[in-house]
Formats: sequence, C-alpha cells, structure tokens
Amino acid sequence: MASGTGLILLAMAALLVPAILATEFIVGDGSGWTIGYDYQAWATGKNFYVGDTLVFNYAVGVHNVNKVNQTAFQDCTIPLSGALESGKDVITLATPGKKWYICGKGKHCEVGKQKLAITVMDAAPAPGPSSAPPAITGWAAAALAAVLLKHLVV
Ligand SMILES: *[C@@H]1O[C@H](CO)[C@@H](O)[C@H](O)[C@H]1NC(C)=O
Ligand SMILES: [Cu+2]
Repeated sequence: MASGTGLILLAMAALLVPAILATEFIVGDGSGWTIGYDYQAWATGKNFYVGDTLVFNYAVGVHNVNKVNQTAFQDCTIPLSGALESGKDVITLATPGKKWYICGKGKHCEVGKQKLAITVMDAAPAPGPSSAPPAITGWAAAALAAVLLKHLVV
C-alpha cells in the first residue's frame, strides 16, 4: 500500500536526517542575548551536537559574547580580550564537552545573569567530500528491505 510505504520512508527520514543536518540554535530565541533572561531554562531539553551552531543576537555595543571556563563562568570574570561583538555572533560547536559563555558588559553577567552553559555531545560523522556516508544499520536496514520487498511484490 502506498500510504504504508510513505510512512516507512517518513520514519526512515526522521531517523537519518538529524544525523546529517546541523542545527542552528538562536540563543534566547526571540529575546536574543540580553539581561534578565533565564538561559539555563532555554538550554534545558535541547540537545547540542558537534557541528551545530549558536547564534547570539543583540544590539551592537550593548552586549558581547565571551567564551570562558567554568571558574570564570561562576565568578563572572570577564576575559581581557577575545570578545565577540558583531551583534550577530555565530559560534560553531566544534568539540564535545561543557561550554560556557558570558556577557562582558557592565554587571550583565553578575547581576543580569547573562550567562549560558551548555553540554555539547558527539555527533555521528556527517558525510563530507572525503568520508563515506553513514552506514544504514539495525531496524533502518530492515525497514529499507521491507520497502524494497513491497515494491518488488506489488
Ligand atoms: C579560567 O580562566 C581564567 C581567566 O581567563 C584563568 O585565569 C584561569 O586560570 C582559568 N582556569 C582554569 C581552571 O583553566
Ligand atoms: Cu550584556
């Protein structure tokens, strides 16, 4: 049946697409990067993978973005250099592990809680020019076999 095949293909796509496409996260969604916003609540329930990107949106000069270590995150210690300040800073999550970001303007980190901590997870290798496409294994292979069989039989 055509609708059955469609469902199986849809299920396969749902399985395979997230492994291939990177996700772009707009930090704070419509609120952007600002004071008085709960970035830990924003991050809760989201899965960050290597290759995904964070976008920090804010008015130029009002805020900035500093990547810091855990100690500096807790203490709101602002680095002397290396701040991103374009107003639309895009950070690619290149390695797995915990990442910490704070605003370096005024007391935005200390008082305004303008700070974000996330954990980046290892992603399945994405297909690139020199790498093989991800192998289709397990029940995805079984589903593919089922689809092929249906086409051959019907
Ligand atoms: C964290 O960063 C601060 C400021 O950049 C630095 O002085 C400190 O040594 C770092 N701590 C660790 C544990 O790397
Ligand atoms: Cu700020």
